[in-house]
Amino acid sequence: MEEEATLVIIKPDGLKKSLTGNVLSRLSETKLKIIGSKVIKVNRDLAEKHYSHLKKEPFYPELIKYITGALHGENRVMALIYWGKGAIGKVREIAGTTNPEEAEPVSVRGAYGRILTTGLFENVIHASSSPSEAEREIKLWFDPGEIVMDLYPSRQVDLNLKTRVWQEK
Ligand code: DAT
Ligand code: MG
Repeated sequence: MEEEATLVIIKPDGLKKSLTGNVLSRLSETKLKIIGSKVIKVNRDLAEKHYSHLKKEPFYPELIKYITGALHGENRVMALIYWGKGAIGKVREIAGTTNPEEAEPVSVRGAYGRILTTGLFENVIHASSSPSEAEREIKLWFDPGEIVMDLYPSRQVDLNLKTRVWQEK
């Protein structure tokens, strides 16, 4: 099995329902390494880029509302990168299949997911489904400096841009 990286996102329902601990405990069964993690607000631009391949689906508008937190009054998500042998498959196995009704009852989606009356699958976590998808998604959600290993080639640039620093007392 190849060593590989995969992106996990604990979606707004996961944070709203205080399920982060449960999800991380389940994922620790894989013995994979966490090499990046953060809690962030998902803006529309990131949501649309992340789900660009689903743009034509009837559930797409609801999906964007879901991941940006508009359905839960909760715009935080937790993004994590797991690394190790067969990481993509191991994480998908614990996540369960896309439809929470069909997912293994002991999987994260089977145990904690539900189908909304609009038909959208509210399934608690995202997990990359192939190495190329993982690379695209990790590059979208993380900067090179936020990951504790050199996953993909990066380059140094001199940026003259405004950034936020702590204010002195
Ligand atoms: P996965 O998240 O298992 O990789 P996906 O990438 O095909 O599945 O879809 C992304 C998300 O969109 C999924 O987690 C939940 C929602 N979704 C997918 N198919 C759906 C459907 N047929 N009805 C409602 N929501 C769906
Ligand atoms: Mg997918």
